[in-house]
Amino acid sequence: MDQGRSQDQATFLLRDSRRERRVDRVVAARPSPPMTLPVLWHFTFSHFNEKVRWALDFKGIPHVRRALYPGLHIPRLTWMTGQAKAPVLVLGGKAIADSTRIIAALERHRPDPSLYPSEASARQRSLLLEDFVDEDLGDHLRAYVFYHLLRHADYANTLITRGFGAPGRLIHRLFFPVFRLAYRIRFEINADRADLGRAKILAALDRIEAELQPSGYLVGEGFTVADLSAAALLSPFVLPPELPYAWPGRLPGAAGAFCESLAARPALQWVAEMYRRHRPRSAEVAA
Ligand SMILES: N[C@@H](CCC(=O)N[C@@H](CS)C(=O)NCC(=O)O)C(=O)O
Repeated sequence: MDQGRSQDQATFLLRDSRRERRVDRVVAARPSPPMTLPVLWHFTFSHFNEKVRWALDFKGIPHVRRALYPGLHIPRLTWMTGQAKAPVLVLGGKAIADSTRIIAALERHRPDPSLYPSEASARQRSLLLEDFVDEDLGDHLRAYVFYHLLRHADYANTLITRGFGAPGRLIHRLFFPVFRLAYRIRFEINADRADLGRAKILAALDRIEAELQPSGYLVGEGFTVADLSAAALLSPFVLPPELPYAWPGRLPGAAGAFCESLAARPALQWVAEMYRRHRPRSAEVAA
């Protein structure tokens, strides 16, 4: 299915089966945001989703947020974009998947303040660093963190169900063993991936420390998409107070001890500084 398919077209294609008519009714029963507002479909706890929230807030783009329920996100996002990963942003009637593509679209939609340097080689370098943290850090950090936090049911339940009503929280808590198995399978979470994740996190910290310029930024003299991406994807290791959805506290167990052992690393102190200087308040509009 085309990623750019509008919700109207998708709704039209779904019209024929009874089950799908029910889906239409559920969607129609929800209050819809004003047509012009972008809608972010997201997981509150996810660092890839934090990357896009930060870009929207940095640019001061009023938007609506819809928190996804784990599991139910698969049909919803697949219907919208042909793939099942969040974040997904509906902008100008088009559903866009992937944080990098979303930020590129936001740059076109609201060029000022820009996250892309105007000079070509600096822009290319910032996009390369964005790609590096997406590919070499994002999934690996998630595998490491989830490997440890899924062993702590209370922590995991509180984190994952933040923002849901009581029934959603209760279902996740009651069926946690089923959810845990699904996360382990879906995200390929196991001891080997956690070990690899730990090594990749250390390598990413080394690279960020090597890339940091005298200006205190990764590229040139100012804040770019490279800084935003690296800081957002490392945020679970810092838990800065500016995070819009607070985590239940220090990571549990061995992951928490690992974080503490890294607290003095310049790269993690830099993440806290990027949040302090550049993470504005949310531009979310109540739907
Ligand atoms: N490359 C994607 C990665 C997004 C991603 O991995 N999202 C995860 C949450 S951290 C997800 O939605 N996974 C759900 C699934 O695979 O079912 C991006 O930059 O947006």
